[in-house]
Amino acid sequence: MDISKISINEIDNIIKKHHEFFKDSIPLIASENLTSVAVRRCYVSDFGHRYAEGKVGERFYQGCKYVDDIEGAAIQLTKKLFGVEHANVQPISGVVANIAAFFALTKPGDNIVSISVPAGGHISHDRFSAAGIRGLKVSHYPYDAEKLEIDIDATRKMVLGMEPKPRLFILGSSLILFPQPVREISELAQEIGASLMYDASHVLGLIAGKKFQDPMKEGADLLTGSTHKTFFGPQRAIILSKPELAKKVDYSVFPGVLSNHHINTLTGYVISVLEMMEFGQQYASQIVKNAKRLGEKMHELGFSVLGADRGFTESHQIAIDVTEFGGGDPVANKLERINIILNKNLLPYDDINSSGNPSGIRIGVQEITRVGMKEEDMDILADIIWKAVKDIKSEKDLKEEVIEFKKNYQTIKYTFEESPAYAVLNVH
Ligand code: DSN
Repeated sequence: MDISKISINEIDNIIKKHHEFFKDSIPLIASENLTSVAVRRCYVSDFGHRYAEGKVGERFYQGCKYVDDIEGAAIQLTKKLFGVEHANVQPISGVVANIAAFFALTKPGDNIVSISVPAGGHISHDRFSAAGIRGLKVSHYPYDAEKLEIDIDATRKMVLGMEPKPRLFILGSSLILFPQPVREISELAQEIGASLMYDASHVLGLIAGKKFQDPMKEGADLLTGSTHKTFFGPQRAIILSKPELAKKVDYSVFPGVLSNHHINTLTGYVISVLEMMEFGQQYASQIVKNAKRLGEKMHELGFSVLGADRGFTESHQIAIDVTEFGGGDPVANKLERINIILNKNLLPYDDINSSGNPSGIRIGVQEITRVGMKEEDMDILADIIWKAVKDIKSEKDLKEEVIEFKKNYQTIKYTFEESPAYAVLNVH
């Protein structure tokens, strides 16, 4: 863009164009979601101008009496929703929550075990990013790419042969189709005096809606999770932990990795927790039904959908090997041209160096579920994607089909007062 033209009007114009783009698109990025207007309204409150270092009732700044009401409610409601004894609601993102967890559970130089990025692990669990910055030495679980699961026997063998023994195991992934072996890894961790953390960023809304494994009930010591993927809150994160870790966790968050923590989005988070308490089970159940149906339909059409022998998915995601269509990069670009927004994705058998054009694409159905799509819509969607990648119809016609199809899905559901999904919020 020509930045000599930039002005307040031009920025307003770009915002409007972006909203129009998403209004006319089918967003399938597995890490995104929509917030209700009730949540969005909080972003523009005066809370967004304030500082609130410290804890509820123990602040380093004056002026926090109402902030304390919000943060107190956020903590209590989070503990209730997830049935845990300790919750820290301050992290401003999933990576910040993970770094805080590393501060709480490890020392620089410790060995840890995580899922590799091609097998689905998040970049922050690896040596080249957050875990590496903490000085952790990262080994990966042996992974069975055909069964799409961690090889427990081989993991046990690897870990018992390691010296010094790992201090931390990480589970939870960015590509996550099925529950993971929390109980088994928790037992192994206990045996060697290590901790287990589960990064639930992708599946937090499914856990809240009781449609996915509950890692804290299955033996994890600590759970991190961003609040804006299947959980339909603002972009921030939470940490849940066993009560004995409470002090360490809180200290690792503040002053460990945070100063202020954005009270306007925390306020929106409180509203999203109330929405999740009321509508979460219905919403999570529809997400899993939609994802399964999309996987089935795409498989029937001829796509190579991962996990076919296991029902394709138990989460909000499906993964498809699109090597025969040139790989994830050209397919994702082609689909963007017809207003279907998704991402290329490494698959478990890919080399990490092929991230520019990996074998796969990843699809998440949480956002289209939030605007009301059901199983029959998954059939229509699969059909459009098939016609696009097989060049059965022109991109121009398919884009028009997408825009027409999306017209019926412009309202945010699973909230107290249904609200427009893509309108620019008028704050005047
Ligand atoms: N990398 C993001 C994703 O899963 O899309 C999460 O940070």
